[in-house]
Amino acid sequence: MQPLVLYDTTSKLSGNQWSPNPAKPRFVLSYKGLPFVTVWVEYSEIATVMKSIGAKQIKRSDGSDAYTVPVVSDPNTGAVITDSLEIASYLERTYPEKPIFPNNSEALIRAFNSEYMSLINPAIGFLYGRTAEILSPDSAKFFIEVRSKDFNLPWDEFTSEGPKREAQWELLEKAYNTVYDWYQKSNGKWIMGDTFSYADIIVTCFVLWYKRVMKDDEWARISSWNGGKWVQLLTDVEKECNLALKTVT
Ligand SMILES: N[C@@H](CCC(=O)N[C@@H](CS)C(=O)NCC(=O)O)C(=O)O
Repeated sequence: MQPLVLYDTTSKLSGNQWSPNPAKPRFVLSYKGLPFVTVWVEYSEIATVMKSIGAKQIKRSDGSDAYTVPVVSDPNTGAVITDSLEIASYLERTYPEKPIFPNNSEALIRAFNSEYMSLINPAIGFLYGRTAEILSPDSAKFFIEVRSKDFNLPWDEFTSEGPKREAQWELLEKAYNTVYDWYQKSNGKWIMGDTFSYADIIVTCFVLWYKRVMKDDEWARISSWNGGKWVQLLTDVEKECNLALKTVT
């Protein structure tokens, strides 16, 4: 079998990775034990590189088209797939061993994904601010333009400290209290009890993003929430997928 190719976006951090959406297929590929290599692309180069490999575009919130990562290209089938959820779906259909949508749960996990994103989306503006700090100058410039346009907000809304920042922290904590309540209804460590699934990967990849871009005191704050649930989940998912950060190449 030839290795699949995962297109991810790079940073100044050691180990490169930071971005939550490309982290999802990395966890899936590793969980399923599929061979893969990562191509690290500067944020400012995503459109050029994705266009050159014939990737599809997705719609931005304003309806315009955009080239994004993750993209997975599979030389075994010729498929080139854009969008983390579509990649998960493709990998499950094509390589069904070690299911990530167990018990026919893809439809429910798609609904879970929407609900999780609508909980955290209003709370993560300052994480975009932190992200710009770990990108190269060209990528940071592009990232700032794209995100300001996407949210129709001036960039200082993403970076200013003070009461607005605290309000976002409160929203974020509230969001994770809700997700914690969901986990409390499960009788195992995963959202589906003892059965690991893509839903746990979705939750974890955002936690991983926070860990990668936040200042130490900010990460300590998240680590203290819900009895340390989010650090534990990250550790558990990395172990389940044989993918601790140190192994990322
Ligand atoms: N729904 C998409 C979102 C992908 C996405 O927004 N990717 C960002 C990096 S995390 C990107 O490539 N942005 C490029 C741009 O906005 O120009 C997915 O889950 O794959």
